[in-house]
Amino acid sequence: MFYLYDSLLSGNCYKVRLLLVQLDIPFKKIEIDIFKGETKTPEFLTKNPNGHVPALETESGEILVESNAILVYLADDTDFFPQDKLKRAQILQWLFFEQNCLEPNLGPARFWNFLLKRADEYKDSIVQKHHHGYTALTTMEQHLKNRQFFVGNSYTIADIGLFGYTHVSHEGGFEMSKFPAVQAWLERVKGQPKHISITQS
Ligand SMILES: N[C@@H](CCC(=O)N[C@@H](CS)C(=O)NCC(=O)O)C(=O)O
Repeated sequence: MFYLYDSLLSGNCYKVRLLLVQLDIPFKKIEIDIFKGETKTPEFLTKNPNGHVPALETESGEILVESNAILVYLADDTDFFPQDKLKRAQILQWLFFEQNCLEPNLGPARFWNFLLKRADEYKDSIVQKHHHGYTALTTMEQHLKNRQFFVGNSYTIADIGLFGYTHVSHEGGFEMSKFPAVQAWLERVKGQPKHISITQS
């Protein structure tokens, strides 16, 4: 049995939950309250010394952290992470892009605006995050103009990784009507078998 140290509000945790469900892998959720500082308790820091969720405890008791590394681990030997060498590198390319260019902009904007409800206080930071976030979304829009999915025209963990924060971008105040190809892709991802929403566990 896998154990997932999880937070229902987190896009990074949601990516992992979504893949576990789509792969039919049984797991138990351990909800960690990030607002109560539960990622920083001595007990949790033995799981992830970096103090973040998600963390996945494997059947043999090993701990894996970093959402996209967990996606790669779980998806290996499945169609979500195909064997083809170039496709695997392209999937990793988009997962690195997600952590480097997308999540650091969409994530905090959503956190301040939607989760903390303190948009006024963080106004200047949100403007900056929007600027860089729109650049990332423009890159995705261009890529998706003549594609169904990010890599090889089939649904992979690249799509799951990018979906995590993009589908809740409006909660960070992003105006998505400028990105019709991204919006159409979001709907395709939502239409995949066994899709769950971020609020489902
Ligand atoms: N790069 C990490 C980011 C993890 C992360 O930032 N997790 C947030 C929730 S989305 C967290 O644990 N925040 C609570 C804290 O920093 O104490 C990943 O992809 O897993």
